[in-house]
Amino acid sequence: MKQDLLAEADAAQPPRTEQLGAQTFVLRGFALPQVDALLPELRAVLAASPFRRMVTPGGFTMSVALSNCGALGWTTDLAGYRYSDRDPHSGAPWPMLPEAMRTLAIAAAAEAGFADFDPDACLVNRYVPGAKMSLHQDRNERDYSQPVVSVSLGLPAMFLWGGQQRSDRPQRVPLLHGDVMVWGGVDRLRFHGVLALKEGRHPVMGPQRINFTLRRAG
Ligand code: MD3
Ligand code: FE
Repeated sequence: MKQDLLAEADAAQPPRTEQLGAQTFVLRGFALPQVDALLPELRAVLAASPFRRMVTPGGFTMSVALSNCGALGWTTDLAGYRYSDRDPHSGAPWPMLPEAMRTLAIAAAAEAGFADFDPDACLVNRYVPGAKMSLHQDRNERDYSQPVVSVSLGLPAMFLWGGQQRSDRPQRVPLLHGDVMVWGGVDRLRFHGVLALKEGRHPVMGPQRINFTLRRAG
């Protein structure tokens, strides 16, 4: 009887780990047990370095608002994309990378086969309905041998997982509250993006999606 119930519970769950590419994994719900620890950490980071919309080198204001924590933070302005050890808004160092965020990312990287992940940067993105991220590559980090780990919270988003060329037709991958993506190695420089967020209200996060991405930048 117990075995039957377990088998039923297993059958009701979709596969926990989806492998998109040779070195790209979606760990479904991997962050869910940690959400209660992550939210106060995020709140503290955002109190020190609030979300702000930045300008691209091309002169466009991003629809996604961002902040950072850790030794290095990703920024953009008319002069270009770069990592900086200061919040350009305050001139102060970015808030420290909190413990639960760091531990979760290291555990997810290990789960996906990347031992010894040592992140020094965490970019926090906020999407409200209509916000999107156009197809791009992440290439401002120094060491492409370290993986990148991203955690999705709040409203669902449609992630675009592209190829090595901008012209490669991307695969659509839904990302839900608690999902964690890990990628690196041969998939490190793939083009990727996020379709415009749909209207909605998430029971825990409200009318937004927050994605934070941990990297080794320096
Ligand atoms: C790269 N963020 O901040 S998660 C970014 O949801 C960014 O906010 C998106 O792209 C977001 O630079 C996507 C990051 C992600 C996920 C899977 C990838 C980047 C990836 C797979 C291959 C290459
Ligand atoms: Fe990216």
